[in-house]
This record gives sequence, structure tokens and C-alpha cells, in this order.
Amino acid sequence: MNAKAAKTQPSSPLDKAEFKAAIVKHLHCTLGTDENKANNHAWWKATCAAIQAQVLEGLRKTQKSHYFNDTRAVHYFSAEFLMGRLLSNNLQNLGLFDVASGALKELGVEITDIMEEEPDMALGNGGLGRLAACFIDSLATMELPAIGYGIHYEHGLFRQEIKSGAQIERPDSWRDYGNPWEICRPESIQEVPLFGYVETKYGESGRIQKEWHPGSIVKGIPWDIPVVGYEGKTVNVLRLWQSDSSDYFNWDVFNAGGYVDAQRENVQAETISKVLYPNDETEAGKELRLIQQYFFCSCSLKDIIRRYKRAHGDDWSRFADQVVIQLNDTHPAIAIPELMRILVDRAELDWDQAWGISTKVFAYTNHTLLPEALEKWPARMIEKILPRHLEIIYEINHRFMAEVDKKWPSDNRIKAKLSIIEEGNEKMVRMGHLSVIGSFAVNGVAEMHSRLVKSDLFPEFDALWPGKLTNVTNGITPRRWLKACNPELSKLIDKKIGSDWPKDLYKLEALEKYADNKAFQKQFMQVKLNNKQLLADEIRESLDIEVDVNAIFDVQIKRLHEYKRQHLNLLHIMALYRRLLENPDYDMVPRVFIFGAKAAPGYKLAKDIIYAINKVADKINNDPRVNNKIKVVFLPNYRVSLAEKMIPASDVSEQISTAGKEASGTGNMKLALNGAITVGTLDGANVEIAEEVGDDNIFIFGLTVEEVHELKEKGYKPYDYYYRDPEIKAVLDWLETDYFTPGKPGALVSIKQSLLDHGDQYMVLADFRSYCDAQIAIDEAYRDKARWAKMAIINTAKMGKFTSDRSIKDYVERIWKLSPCKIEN
Ligand code: CJB
Repeated sequence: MNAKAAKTQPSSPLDKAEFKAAIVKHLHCTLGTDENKANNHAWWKATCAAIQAQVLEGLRKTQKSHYFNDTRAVHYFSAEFLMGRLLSNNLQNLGLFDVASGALKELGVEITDIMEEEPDMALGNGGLGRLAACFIDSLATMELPAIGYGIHYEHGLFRQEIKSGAQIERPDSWRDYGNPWEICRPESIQEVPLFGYVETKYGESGRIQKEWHPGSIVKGIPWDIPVVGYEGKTVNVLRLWQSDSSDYFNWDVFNAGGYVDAQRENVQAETISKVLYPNDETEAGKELRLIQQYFFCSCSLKDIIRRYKRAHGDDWSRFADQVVIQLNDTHPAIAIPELMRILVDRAELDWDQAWGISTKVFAYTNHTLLPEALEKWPARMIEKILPRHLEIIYEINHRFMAEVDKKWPSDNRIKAKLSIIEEGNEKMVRMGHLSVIGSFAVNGVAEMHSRLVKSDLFPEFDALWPGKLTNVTNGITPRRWLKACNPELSKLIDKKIGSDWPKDLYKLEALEKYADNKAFQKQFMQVKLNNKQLLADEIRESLDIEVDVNAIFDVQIKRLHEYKRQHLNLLHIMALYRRLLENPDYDMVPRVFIFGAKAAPGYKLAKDIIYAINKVADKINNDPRVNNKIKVVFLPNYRVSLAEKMIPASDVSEQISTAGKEASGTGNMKLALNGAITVGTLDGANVEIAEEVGDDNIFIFGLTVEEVHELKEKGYKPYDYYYRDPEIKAVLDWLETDYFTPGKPGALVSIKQSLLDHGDQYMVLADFRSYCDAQIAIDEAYRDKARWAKMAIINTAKMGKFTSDRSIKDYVERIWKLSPCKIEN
């Protein structure tokens, strides 16, 4: 092939001139505009189209290689994928960022401006959804055959506006002007049955056969989003299902006299994938939510089986060798009875054979111990929507109870405790139990969390099947969470230790030897300062608040939840404010407290806490007596793209959940990787972060899990803290006045009530004093510039363990047993 021909190969990396030509071509031919007329949105779309051409070539080669090598693959089932923006990430992973930015510059366009045009793909609530996004990035980077399966929500997580301090939810319309990354695949549409009834038949051999006559059928349309691995070799897909009405008319139900039922039960097919449920860590129990779960699991399983059959026909004996399915929490647990239904009713395998396959295919990740997040569905609801699945669940449970009886003969208490069915006023199906019973591996997401899963949540399951319950500590992709979001720090690191750290994060340890080096400290902290300046500009633009970049930027970014204790942070801010009012010379390093958080729309107290933060912020920010020593900033509409701006600019990372409540946390890892120092409890992955960075480089405070348990046992009395600690009393009483809400006394009282009258479930008051002490230690540490710089460098240097590549390696070696597949040209 001559040089010219080689250049025209779309898969060879483009140079600047070619990139420029490609952008202009798409401006003309795809968007029908030109260089003079194009606005930033058009430039963004044309740039994406130019990249997508390369990406699709990689995708084609990947799929071909996977097919010809007949690879075993992992299928990551998740109701949420919080992808954020893809332009900068795809460019970084393809190694084309500088080329693209140079090409655009020559066309008179700033890449950073057009990046702002991209709406976030906010198809998730928080940590669980973002983890799925980091995992698929790692899977592609590590050249592992993998596919993400989820829901193509028309509206992702709501857009948050703040009006007079309160959260207002607005619909998110991420696809209103089209999404340049996704491809519709009508050739792979699936049909999903719902409702109806089950007919029992007797076959010739006397075999009982079940036939489900659905009351309605909906269509699942797949949209593929290419997932580009770092260095661009493997391009996997994220396949998201959109629902639509089916052309199918249900003669079965009609003929069986079920016409009226069929009409009544006909869900509006399009509504299934309309919206993401905005509840994080709470189980909503809504019929539509169960339908969403079944809808994407059923489409995905059929898609997997279609692909398997293409290679293996009706021979099921190799299915479990080729297919592993990871259940991201219990949201996709209904896939277990669905696979059983397909194997038993459709493929006509006998039960034991089917169960043997099924329990080699599924593995389940638990992400929380919070009781309100453990999914349970009324048996009646499952019976109505998925009548055959309820029968299968009963059968699984019946056989499981026999196994329990062998281990604990005639122990009805244990049976009731372990049963998939919770008896009571209303029979409930426990999806966690179904997941543990139907999977070959169950993992928690941090050492401490996995220990508690074994000891507190599923101790009997651990006794019954030793070794099944295990740990895989979470991780984050350093491509997005350092290389792409913090280009200045990345370049500094490249210069110092070389540029192979994004694929081998332990390489960052080489920075440790420069932690005391004055010149490097200066460079490292200069980058931080520059990032703080960028965030300060953003804060000015969005809120008209001036913040001093020499102040400590103290950041708490995560969903708003009582267990995450944003109100502990707030009470400390109020205490500082009070100290300043009492003593104008109160000595403290100026601090900017920055929050980002969405509250579930129905979670009243969480919304009250947002309101309180904003009201306290108004007062403090405008009180001249504070002398700019404290600023409080609540940045609205916290999302992935905002996190990418906040994290590089943070000095302090607030990870202050009640010990035992945060399964892992992943924001803690992102912030530490970017040189922020953690103030945190011994909870979730904070414990492992502390182990990595060492006690001198983290501020740990508060009760341990054991102490939390002891105090609960003993009888926790929040009023004791209120009466004993005058500062606690003063700030709580302050909430009752109209000081922060002029003319509206009592507007913030619900927070005080939750902490006193409602028992302070998350022990905010018990940890308050120790938190204040940790904050004083932070203040002292920051005054010593060299000490702080050293701590920050060590935090970055010691984050090797928390790359999602390491998490994926753990899954691969211990659970999935996958091998990488080289992509042939
Ligand atoms: N998590 O984001 C969610 N949603 C849930 O419904 C349950 C848990 C979070 O998952 C993250 C990823 O594993 C964890 O880091 C985090 O601690 C947990 O709250």
C-alpha cells in the first residue's frame, strides 16, 4: 500500500491537517452549514462526527476479532450508566486531544468552548452509575471483551435549579438536539412480554410445560454507544434499550377471553424508558420501575442468547463458558428468573440443568447496607406483571429451603430469615436474597463494606457457601479523573515520571520521592492554584460570588443524604461563623466551603439541608464582619462535567459519612488522586485510602463502626450532646430563629428536629466535636505550605490501588475468568 492510500485508511490516526479537513467536511456534509455560519454547537457536532468515524472503525475491528476468537465476555447489567461527556474522553483515549485542539484552533475555534456544548449523559444517580461508566472504560482499555447493558432513558437525572435557596427539578433533555455518539441498531430489536397469564400443559412424556400468554408486548430498540479504550485499540459497546410500542397484537389473550384485561394492562410502551428514577439508595417500589428492570434484562438476555446461538446453535453446554453476567446491585436481579424461564420453558432444559447453567452465569455486586435501599417487591405486583417469573422464584425458593433444611434441620427461624419470600401482611420478594442464591459470586465494594456484608447482612449465606461472598474494592478511571480533567497536573506528572501512568497507576508512586522537593512542591501547588482560579471564575460566573484562591477550597460533592452528613459540615460552618462573630480576631485560614449535591425530589429533609446551606451561605457571604474568612458556595446542578472542574481545584475532600454507612465512596478516590487531603471517618474506602497514604496524610475523625454499634446498643441520646456542648446547642438553636431566613422563623427547624427529636439516626452530634478538632488540625497543616504540598503530592502518588483497572483485574481473576483479546487489523 502506498503512503497516500495508508493515509486514507480511516483507522490510522489523523494528523492535524486531516482532522481539520474532516471537521470541515462534516460541517458541510453532515450538518449542512459552513465555517462562517457555524456556531459552537455545530463545531462540536462536526468534531464529534470526525472522531466517530475513527471510533466506528475501531468498533468494527473489535467486534470482528471477538467474533472470530469466540471470546468469553462479561455483560455488565446496570440500570444506570453515568457517562458524562464523551468528547474530551474519547480524544484523550485515542491520543488525539492535542491534534484536535490544534486543528480547531487553526479553524478559529477553542476546543474548551465547544466541549461546553456537550450535554452530560446523566443516565445515573451517583456512585453506582458512575462506577459502571468507569468499569466499561477500564474493560475496553484492558482489551477485555465486554458489553454494558442498560436503559436508554429519554430523560436522565433531573437538572437542578436553585430558586431562593431551594432545589427545583427540571427535566433533563440530553438528546434534544441529537447525540453524535450513539447508533441505533434496528436489526437487533427485541420484544418483551408483560402481564397476562400462565397456562400449564402436560407434554407427551408427562413433562409439565408452562406457557406464558402475555397481555402485552413491548419493543426494545438498542442504541449503541462506543466505549473507546485508552490508546484506542479495543472499542466495546454500551448497549442501551429504548422502549416502544410493538406492532404485535395479542391474539392469545384476546382469544382466551382476556380482551378487557389485555386493554387494562397495556402499559404505555414508550413510558418504560422515559425517565430515570431519581432516587439514590431508596427503593421506590413502583410498578414502572419493576417493568424498567425487566425490560432491559429481558432485551439484554435475548441479545446475548442471539449472539451465542450464532456461534453455538442450540448447544447450551458451552453457554456458561462464554457468558458471565455481572448484576450491578439488585436492580437487574429479575434476569435470574428470566434466564431460567428461557432455559426451562423455551429451550426445554430440565430444571437442574438450567439452574446449573444459570448459577454459573450470574455474579452480583452489593453496593449498600442501608435497609431502605434493599429492594423488595410485593409478590402480587410480580404476579401481575411477570406471572411466570413469580412461579419460578417460588420454585427457586422451594429448592433453596430444602438446602437450608439440610444445613439447619427444622430451624424455621433461619428459614424465615433466608427465604426469598418475606412473609407478613403483604408477601414480599427479597431481591438481595434472590441475587445471592442465583449467583456464583457476591461482592461488596470495599474491604470494610464486604466484611459487613458477611457479618451483618448475609451471615448465614456466608456460612452456607463459604467463599462465595468476597470483596472487590471500587476504583475510578484515571483517564477521565486525572488525565482529561486535570491536564496541567497530568503534564507535570508526565514530565517528572513519564507518561505511562494512565495505564499503570502504581507508577505514580515514583512521585513520592519528590514530595519534599521544594521545586516540585512549588510546581505542584502552582497547578492547584491555577485550577482554583478556573473554579473561582466558574463560581463568579454562575453565582456572582467572589472567592479568594488563597483560601482553602474545602469540597463536599455527592448526593445529598443524611448518612453522608452534609449537615455536619454545615453545623461546623455555622460554628466557625459564630466564633468569628464573637471574636473578630478568631485566627483561621480563610476557607471556601463548596458544595455540590442533588436531593431526591421526594426526600424532604435532604431538600431542607440544601435550602439551609444556601440560606447560611447568603448570610455569611454578605456579612462584612466575616471579613472574607469564610465563603460558602453551593454550585447548582452537580454532575459529572461539574465534578471534572471542581475536583482538580480542591484542597480538602469531605468524606464524613457515619461509619458503616458509605459502602465505598469513589469521589474520595478522585479528590485524593488530584491532590486533595481527605477529612473523613473510618468508613468505606476511606479506610483503604488511609492505609495507602498513611496517617500523616489524612485527617481521620469520628466514631468507628464498632463504636457506632456500641453507642446504638447502649442507647444513643443526642440531647446529651446538645446540653453538654454549648457550641452544639448554640448552632442548633440558631436554626430555629429567623437569623438566616429573615421573616421566616422556623424555616430551618426540621434539621434541628431530626438531630434531637427524631434521634439523630446518623450520629451527627456524636461526631461533631471530633470533626471540629479535625478541622482545626487541617487549618494548622495548611499554614505550613511545605507540609501541605508534601501531603498533597503523597496523596496523588499513593492512589495507584484505586484505578478501576485494578478493580477490573480483581473481577477478572477472581470472578469473571476472562482473557484479553488482541484486536486484529
Ligand atoms: N450506591 O450510588 C449508589 N446507589 C445505590 O443505590 C447504592 C449504592 C453507591 O455505590 C457506589 C459504588 O459502589 C459506592 O461507592 C457508594 O458508597 C454507594 O453509596
